[in-house]
Amino acid sequence: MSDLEASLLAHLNSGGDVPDSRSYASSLGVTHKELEDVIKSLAAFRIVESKDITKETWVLTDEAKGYLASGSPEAQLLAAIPPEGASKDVLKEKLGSILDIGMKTAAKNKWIGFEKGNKDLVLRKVDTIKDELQEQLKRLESGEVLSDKVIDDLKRRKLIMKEKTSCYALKKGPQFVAKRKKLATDVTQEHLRSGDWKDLEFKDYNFGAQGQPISVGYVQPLLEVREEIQNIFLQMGFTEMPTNNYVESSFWNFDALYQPQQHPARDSHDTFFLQAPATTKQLIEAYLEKVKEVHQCGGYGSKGYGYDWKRDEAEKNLLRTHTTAVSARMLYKLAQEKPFAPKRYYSIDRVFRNEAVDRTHLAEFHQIEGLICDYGLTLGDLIGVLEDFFSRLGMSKLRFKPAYNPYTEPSMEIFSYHEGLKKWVEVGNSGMFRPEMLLPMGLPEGVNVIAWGLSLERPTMILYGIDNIRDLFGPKVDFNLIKSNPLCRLGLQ
Ligand code: FB9
Repeated sequence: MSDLEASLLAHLNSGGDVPDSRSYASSLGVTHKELEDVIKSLAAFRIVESKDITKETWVLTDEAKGYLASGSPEAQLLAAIPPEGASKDVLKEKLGSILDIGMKTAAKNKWIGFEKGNKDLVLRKVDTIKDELQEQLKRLESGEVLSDKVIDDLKRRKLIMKEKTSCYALKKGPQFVAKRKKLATDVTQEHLRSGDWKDLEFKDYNFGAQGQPISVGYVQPLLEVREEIQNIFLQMGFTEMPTNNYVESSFWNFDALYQPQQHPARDSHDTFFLQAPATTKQLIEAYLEKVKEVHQCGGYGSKGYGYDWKRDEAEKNLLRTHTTAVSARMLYKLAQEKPFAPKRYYSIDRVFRNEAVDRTHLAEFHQIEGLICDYGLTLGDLIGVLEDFFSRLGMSKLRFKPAYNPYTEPSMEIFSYHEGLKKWVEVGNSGMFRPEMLLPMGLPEGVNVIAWGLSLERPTMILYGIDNIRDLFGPKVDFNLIKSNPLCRLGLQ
């Protein structure tokens, strides 16, 4: 039992009480923190009862602490004036910024004066003075209550400020004892050998005690949200597309999607082209001819783009700019399977765009894509499946804005009203794949494909409250944020 505990218990045992633990601590010459630890432990065993008190007390400003230490400005001024007086410059030299206030108060107190005709020479008019101010600051510092007039004066001179201090009022608790028996927490060999185990008192087990925080690994937020979104797709009957090829040919990334070869996205400002292997030799001849055909002169009711389509442009290898390239591969494969069977596919994987890095954009992000391929699908079906998908993400209020993609017509940007952010957020893009894309693949007439896409980073940033995408990756990921951020169950805005 610490001496501090002993003296507190003795004080209470002798009928004393502790109305204010702060002044009790300073009366014992210990810090309030030390006393607080003892109070907490005694209160835990209800040996003492402590009531939290928040008091507003006047505390000295730093300026006042200076005066407490070395005297009030007026007192310091007087101390600096030799019997023969001193010039203001000399005094300024000695007292610096407090000269003026010192002069003003000293003059007011008639402690100083000036020689006739020489306003610069400051003369003492008294030998000794009582430094009222320093006295008042001392008394205040020792916790004494000063008169309102003095308090107002100190307040006016900005020497004191109100400070909320919390302390405790203590009195005997229901389990009060004058001397606390050290409760044993274990039976040790020593106890057994010494036999004093017989009259040992054991500490109750605190079954409510928190276990040691176990440092475990955490799922990267992106992968956490990826899993959530994957579950939504699986629940909606979608199958994952194989996306294990970051390197793609321009053919599947652009041409197969009916994206013309002179489209701005196809130049290196937007796309990472490969130096080695710079080109692919694995394109499917028959299909390639059909794609060339539809680009050059259309067909299937389309007039095409009417430009001279170049094979070597389509053979250029790149880092895929969207997982829609994978959708094209899967739809082509599906078209080869006779008879046609409707399909629901999704993909969630990295795509690469040569974009300026900023708070929400990196040169790569994870694209989420969903598509449904079936006879007679309409824009209404697309809107319906988007309502269903985003409602499972907790986004019920959607709005659609007409948009343009080279590979879908009609196309729509998707907006959702975000209750937390109190604004409409763009949550994705969507559309119906063009016949110029689908029919050259060999998909039957009447089969339509509705599709949509969004990023994984944006929802993860919003759900984890991360405002800079760079904090999502690499060494700057703040583990505390992940630890402390309960898995934000999608759907629970
Ligand atoms: O993710 C996006 N926004 C978003 C998504 C979810 C979300 O959830 C919150 C919890 C509430 C919040 C925001 N966007 C798409 C919208 C914008 O962020 C946009 O500025 C940035 N977009 C990326 C592309 O940037 C160049 C996000 C990315 C994107 C855009 C379009 C597609 C995929 C990803 C697509 C597509 C598509 C269209 C038709 C057919 C097939 C695929």
